[in-house]
Amino acid sequence: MDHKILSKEISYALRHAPEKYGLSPDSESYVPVAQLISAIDKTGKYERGVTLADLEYINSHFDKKRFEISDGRIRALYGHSIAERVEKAETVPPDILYHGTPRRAVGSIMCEGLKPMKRQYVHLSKDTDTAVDVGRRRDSSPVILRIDAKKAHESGIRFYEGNDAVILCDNVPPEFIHLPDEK
Ligand code: HQG
Repeated sequence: MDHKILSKEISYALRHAPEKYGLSPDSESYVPVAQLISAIDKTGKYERGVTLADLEYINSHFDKKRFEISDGRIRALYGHSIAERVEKAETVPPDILYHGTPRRAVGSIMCEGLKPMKRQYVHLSKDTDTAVDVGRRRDSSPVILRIDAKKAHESGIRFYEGNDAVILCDNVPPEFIHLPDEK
């Protein structure tokens, strides 16, 4: 069993294309674990059947906690692009958050702010190491933007729980975004 491939496929199914797997997320964006397992097994890609233990393994042994498994249901913690808005619990953010992005996106971000783009929320990192990892997916030398989350929150912008390293947000206007060399 290649757990990395399985993790990517489950992320894809739960974040972006549940209907392709015959899944109908409930109002909290959970699907029954048994239904997910049966849908994944039907792809025929995993020689032995997928088990709950495989799902728990991906969630506890990989770089990040991507899913929430509770009472026989599973959902993605962040990253969704499905049309129906996934309601996340609001949170008070730490004073400063970070966002790692490719150099080519910085001009546009400093003009129009951070936007969710194809996802439902903007993804912010709680520490710079996480932001570097996120930015490196698209640029070997990403720019780590500093987000004045306290001021943004005080001005009425909402923040939501992601996982232990990620916080979600609606749009972040440029006034709360600082380049690494800015004071
Ligand atoms: C950029 C992964 C131009 C933004 C990661 C980013 C994360 C703008 C890209 C999670 C912009 C969107 C999410 C603007 C934002 N103009 N570019 N106004 N506003 N952008 O993938 O934050 O491994 O949707 O900077 O680790 O990169 O899959 O967001 O570069 O936690 O679990 O538009 O996905 O997690 O890209 O990554 P994404 P992200 P997993």
